[in-house]
Amino acid sequence: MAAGSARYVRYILVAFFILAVFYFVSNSTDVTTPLRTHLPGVNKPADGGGNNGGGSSEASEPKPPASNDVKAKINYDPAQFPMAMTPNDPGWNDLAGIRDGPRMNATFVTLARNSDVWEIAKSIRQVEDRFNRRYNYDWVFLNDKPFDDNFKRVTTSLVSGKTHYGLIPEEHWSFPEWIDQDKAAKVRQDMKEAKIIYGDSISYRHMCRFESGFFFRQELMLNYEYYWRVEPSVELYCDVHYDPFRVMAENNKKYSFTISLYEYYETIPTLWDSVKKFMKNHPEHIAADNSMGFLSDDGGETYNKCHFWSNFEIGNLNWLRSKAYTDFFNSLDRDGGFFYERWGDAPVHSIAAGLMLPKDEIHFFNDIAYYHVPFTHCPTGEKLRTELKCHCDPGENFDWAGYSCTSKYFEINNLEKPEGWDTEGKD
Ligand SMILES: Nc1nc2c(ncn2[C@@H]2O[C@H](COP(=O)(O)OP(=O)(O)OP(=O)(O)O)[C@@H](O)[C@H]2O)c(=O)[nH]1
Ligand SMILES: [Mg+2]
Repeated sequence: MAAGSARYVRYILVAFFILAVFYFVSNSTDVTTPLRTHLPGVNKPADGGGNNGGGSSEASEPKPPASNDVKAKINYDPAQFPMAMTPNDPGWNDLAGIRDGPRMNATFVTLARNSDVWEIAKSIRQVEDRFNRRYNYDWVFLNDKPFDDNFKRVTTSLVSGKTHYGLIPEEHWSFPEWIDQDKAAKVRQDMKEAKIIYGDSISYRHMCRFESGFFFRQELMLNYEYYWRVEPSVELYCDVHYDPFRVMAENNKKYSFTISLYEYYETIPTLWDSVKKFMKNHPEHIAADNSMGFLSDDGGETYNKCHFWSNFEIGNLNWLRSKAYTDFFNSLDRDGGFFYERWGDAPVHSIAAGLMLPKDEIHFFNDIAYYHVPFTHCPTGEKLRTELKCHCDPGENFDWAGYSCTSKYFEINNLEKPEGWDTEGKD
């Protein structure tokens, strides 16, 4: 009898142990399968493909992870699924059909108005033709107004992955209560008179603040670990032979760009003062091997206005949701420059990446040829462009022009500029 009950106790303990292991495994983050788990305090989004009504009932703030937790966990052996990174690698020209191999927990993301439908249709078509038709990643669309049926129909018909449509909660697209409305209105009037582009626009400011601090916390975005931002009217000029999300995950990259340039000073006169205040208050968030040399030419005293152009970005959402980034955004937001000036999300993201990420976590995607009015990134090197079947004019390449900061990026990372950088497009 005693031996019998001891056996039962053992059975119960073994069962408990198996259940505990199962629970642990099923709750761990896995970059190869969509998370479909949810942070505390956030409602589960509608799932499934096609036209999700995508209402968004955000947003008790989820607890941000510490930034040193933000390391991609790869649970496959990359060597078992080799990616053709150069034309010499097997499978380079295998551009038909759906690629086998792992997928990252990633999505395209677009902020758009209903009226942007035909311009975003053009962008989607190029992204699909050049890349996603072989990978079928999802696409999240976000809007401060409900998407109409036409927008959903057109975009869903073009995207090879699942589409999701989210309505931005008002608190992510409005003035915070600490903003002095009279002061903000006066700034808009002054900027209008000074003819500063979008200087008198309220919606542009909401857009910049939203892209700086909220897109990655939208309910639909909580399902994913990596994003690729796509705007209306952009172009992709070359085939993308490999999976950029895998490049990000396997190399522990957090942020990436194709074009960099100097910011329009009148839109950010006090941004660097706010950044310096943040650095003083939060030295714990500043990376030891950071890219200060990209942002400042005098060791951090002043901002040289260099930034990565954020209308193209592939990045890690958990980094943006980290305590470091959240503290950074909250500190800037409190200072009010999104409304008292016209801070753009590009310098905000770039300064965050430049100061809080180690240099080697930022990546330049030379292979991804890109255009957003008025600048082009067309890869240097005729051989490379032919291999990537590019249709851009190398004479339009902005990388090495005086107003680009990409040379500076190469310098601080000790990268050698590609052959032809000083001659191509010059004749
Ligand atoms: N839903 C919504 N999206 C917006 C609004 N304003 C801008 N956007 C989107 O936000 C992104 C950036 O806006 P853009 O107007 O392209 O800003 P920009 O790239 O600085 O300027 P452009 O040179 O005009 O392209 C785009 O994806 C727009 O579709 C808005 O009021 N509502
Ligand atoms: Mg744009």
